[in-house]
Amino acid sequence: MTGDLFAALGAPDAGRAEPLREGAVVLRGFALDDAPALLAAVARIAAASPFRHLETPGGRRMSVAMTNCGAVGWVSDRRGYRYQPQDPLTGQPWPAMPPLFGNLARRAAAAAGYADFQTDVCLINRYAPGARLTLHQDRDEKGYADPIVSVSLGLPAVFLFGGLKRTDRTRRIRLEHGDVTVWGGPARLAFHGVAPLAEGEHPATGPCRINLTFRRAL
Ligand code: MD3
Ligand code: FE
Repeated sequence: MTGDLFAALGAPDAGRAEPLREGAVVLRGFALDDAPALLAAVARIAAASPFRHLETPGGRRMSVAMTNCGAVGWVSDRRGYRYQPQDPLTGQPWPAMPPLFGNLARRAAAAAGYADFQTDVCLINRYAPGARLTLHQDRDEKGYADPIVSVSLGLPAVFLFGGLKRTDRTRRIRLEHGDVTVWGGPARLAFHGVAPLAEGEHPATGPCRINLTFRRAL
């Protein structure tokens, strides 16, 4: 929203852009205006490729429910983690990425200093109370030159981020409805996770949190 406007006015969007670490920034409320359209698109995507709890290679069921849109989607099963062009649940291609998604991801990346970000996959995570994501790196993409853009919708979450080693100390920040974070450069391979979601109700999503992550996988 404001990123392009402030850029057009020649002023930085400094009031709401908080640096997290080198290469990473949180843009508070950047997706607020788009939230209703984003959530409507998520409902359409989930009608075609439903949210599901994937199995880890180790045989555990993930507490976060996931789906995807775009040219490929991220999946996990006993054989490992990968991106693939078909939804294994339906045998069909993943739903197309809505133009709004690509536009928002490009505007957010630009506001964080990454020009011309092109995304080919959006991984959509749904958290019910108690769901969490343990500390991990995102390294199933072909390259790490492009940033990852994330959009938080619905219930707030405590997001954990560390350094390039699993044992580096972690910081925590609260991510709320409409917040966007961008992770590039030296932050691209930082360890990160999400603490168990607290109970609650959000006017936009009810009793859950939705997170969109825009990546370039291919
Ligand atoms: C930092 N999702 O889907 S988004 C994931 O809130 C994931 O659902 C979390 O981690 C969520 O893989 C966090 C913020 C995020 C996403 C990707 C990153 C932070 C990142 C990649 C590298 C470093
Ligand atoms: Fe991740």
